[in-house]
Amino acid sequence: MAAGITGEKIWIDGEMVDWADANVHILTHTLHYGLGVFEGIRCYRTDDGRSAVFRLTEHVRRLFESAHINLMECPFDQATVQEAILECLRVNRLPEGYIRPLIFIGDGAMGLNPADNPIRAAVIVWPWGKYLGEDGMERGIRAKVSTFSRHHVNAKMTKGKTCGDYVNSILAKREALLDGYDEAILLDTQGLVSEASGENLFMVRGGILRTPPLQTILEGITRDSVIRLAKDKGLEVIEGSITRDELYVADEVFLTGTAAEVTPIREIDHRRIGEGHRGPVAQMLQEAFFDVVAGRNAKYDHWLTHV
Ligand code: PPE
Repeated sequence: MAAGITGEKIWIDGEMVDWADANVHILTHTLHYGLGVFEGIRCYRTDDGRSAVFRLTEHVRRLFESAHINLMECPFDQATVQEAILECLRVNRLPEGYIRPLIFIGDGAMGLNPADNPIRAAVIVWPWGKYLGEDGMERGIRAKVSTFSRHHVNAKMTKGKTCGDYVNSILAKREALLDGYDEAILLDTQGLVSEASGENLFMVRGGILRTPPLQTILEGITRDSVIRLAKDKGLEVIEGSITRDELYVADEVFLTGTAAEVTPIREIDHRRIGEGHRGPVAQMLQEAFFDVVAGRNAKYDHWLTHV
């Protein structure tokens, strides 16, 4: 077990079990071949002293869409998984943290056809601070364009958050860290900017917010939230192709994701981005995002499910 990640209970196949007993057999199909799907969701303390899950319905819907794309039929419905998530937060007494639902294929047959192996489901919750560091949120992080390409759209089903697809992300992330950077930016097989290892990407130039189109990226829920918040602030948002050198000359570049929230980038491939620190648009959108999750923006109250 990774150091630091522990709790009391885990929901698995419809039951709440002790943390230490949430184990699987070594023949678990997903463990061998990577066909499983997952989500990453955050729960935040709200200003009224309660706590709320951010965009729960949308995350659970995407989990089931990921399963559908991969021909996996989850034996539980979306309402049950949503309730399991809320129950995990309650029994683990976690007012703020990260939520990891996982649908995977259990043991039985081996080989690429999972045949009648059971489709299993689990929900785990744990405390998780700033994904790319407190410091990164304020100063911005350093990123490198990866030597690894994002999978071709006909290799990676980008609308699915599929376990095995993350090998590509892990290779890119570890390369970036070993080379002394904080994060990797992946280009698609045409050489256009797609996304970071576990985040979507935005750039600002001439006051316009730009982000790659959905084809080769995960349809991020934070990305969608930030686009809406930017439009509310009167910013023009363009979803369209971005080249590597457009990033170098951007006024700002930042990443969005459930784990990373809104994280500015201050340097890419040894080129300073903008002023070399968090820019005004990133800061404004960070503030807008943290207002929403804390329940300070009534317009988006419907994005919060109180625990
Ligand atoms: N792209 C990828 C490849 C990705 O994994 C994520 C989430 C996003 C974009 C942003 O999507 P959204 O969370 O809906 O805004 N990455 C998850 C995994 C992080 C991890 O290290 O594990 C996350 O942020 O929860």
